Amino acid sequence: MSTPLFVVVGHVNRGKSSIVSTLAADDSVKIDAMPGTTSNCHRYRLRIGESVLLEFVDTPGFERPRQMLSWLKDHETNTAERAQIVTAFVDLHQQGEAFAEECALMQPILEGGIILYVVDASRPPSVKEEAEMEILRWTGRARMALLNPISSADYAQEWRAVLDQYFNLVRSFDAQRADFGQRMKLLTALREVSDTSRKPIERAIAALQDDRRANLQEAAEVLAEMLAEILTLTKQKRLAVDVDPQPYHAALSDRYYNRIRDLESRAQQRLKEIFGHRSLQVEQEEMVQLNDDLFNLSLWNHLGLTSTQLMATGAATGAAAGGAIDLAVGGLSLGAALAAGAAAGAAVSWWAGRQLPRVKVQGIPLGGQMLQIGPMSNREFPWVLLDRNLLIFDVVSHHPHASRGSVAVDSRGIVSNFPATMRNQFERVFRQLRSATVGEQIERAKSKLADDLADYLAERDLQGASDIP
Ligand SMILES: Nc1nc2c(ncn2[C@@H]2O[C@H](COP(=O)(O)OP(=O)(O)OP(=O)(O)O)[C@@H](O)[C@H]2O)c(=O)[nH]1
Ligand SMILES: [Mg+2]
Repeated sequence: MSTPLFVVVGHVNRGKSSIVSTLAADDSVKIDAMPGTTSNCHRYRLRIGESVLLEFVDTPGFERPRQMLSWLKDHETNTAERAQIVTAFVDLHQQGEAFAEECALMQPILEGGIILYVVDASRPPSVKEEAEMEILRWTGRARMALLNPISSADYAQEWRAVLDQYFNLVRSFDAQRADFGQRMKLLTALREVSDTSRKPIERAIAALQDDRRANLQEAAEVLAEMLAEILTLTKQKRLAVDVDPQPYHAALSDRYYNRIRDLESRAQQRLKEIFGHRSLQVEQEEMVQLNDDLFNLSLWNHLGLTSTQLMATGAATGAAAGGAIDLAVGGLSLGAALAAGAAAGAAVSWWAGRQLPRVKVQGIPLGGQMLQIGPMSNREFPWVLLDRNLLIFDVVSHHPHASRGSVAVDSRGIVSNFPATMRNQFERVFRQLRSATVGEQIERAKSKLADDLADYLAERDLQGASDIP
């Protein structure tokens, strides 16, 4: 079966490269507000592993469409031979300069490429574009038009009336916003455009869906691994019996907290890599201080469970005693207590000190003393950690490759919207991890966590796809 080839054509600066980038899931495609960014035709391949599923040719578009059309018309003999006339045009002009752009983009179309004609739905149709569409109709090849809204003005209605005359199919597609589900919808529509490509496009859709499932599973494993490793982390230092341990506290504590920060940022990097966004910057949004330090407690005000939820979850899973004491500060979460200001200050510093692990010193049997910090005893912490990383997951798993630079998260926390049964389910695993003493217990809790997360991520992904208009 041959690989379907899509040739993306359209006027300058209409979002052609954006469409190639998003559909081929490739952020190496050059995109810019400057007209004429793409100066040569270039081929991009959508691969999974070794197999190439789809190919896209990004083009600079037509340079002189009206002149080309008038040449075609001058040489027309009868309507049935229009495609041959186009071929004759390319044969005649491909060595010359006058129609270099036209020949370059016609070549892959004449080789059997499916035409994707991109228009900007926020500008009205122009005469030049009518010439382009007419030329594409002359080729007689399978062709679809995509309405890509670059700004807010809306000429979609006008465009549809025109495009319906020239194309087999017309669809809206916002390359800068499309998530995985929308890409799949577009590919599903593209099956209809050509009989010969139907089967390979279906094969590509199935392979992409398998790949998506595998990626979601891997993301769940990354999150579970990170949570398990962080929640069970301890740092120790052995000292002789006569050494004052106090000067060693800060360094040990720093090692512990820095290791947690490091484990979180590695997990985030892996999430980005799984979804092909190695260098995507995820920015903080006003409400969710996404990039705040994990132990900056104002972050905790926005993420994690509410104190009421935390207490209820504690009660339901048998951690009530500790939970009730933890939550003694006026029913506020730690972050909310901080935000309440100076009056709470004294209580809060006590609270904060009690909440996060600190270095403890113990005597050891053969003499000497052992400084230890961890494991993480704070019940609110895993929820904050999970929440922030689910937000990152949401961004990177849906982010289209055409959208560059940084991306802002515009959502509040996620875990406080979990149903109670799910909160209890996760809380139980967190508790198992907190109290695990041998590797086998940790492994068991971790794999339960990965399973629960995999179910959750798969369900969340489906919801994302069904939101698509
Ligand atoms: N808001 C919005 N902007 C878009 C969309 N598609 C493209 N743009 C912007 O429009 C500009 C041109 O996008 P490109 O994808 O480079 O367009 P092109 O047709 O390949 O441009 P040339 O190669 O210069 O012909 C860039 O600034 C994009 O960010 C879209 O769907 N929505
Ligand atoms: Mg371009």
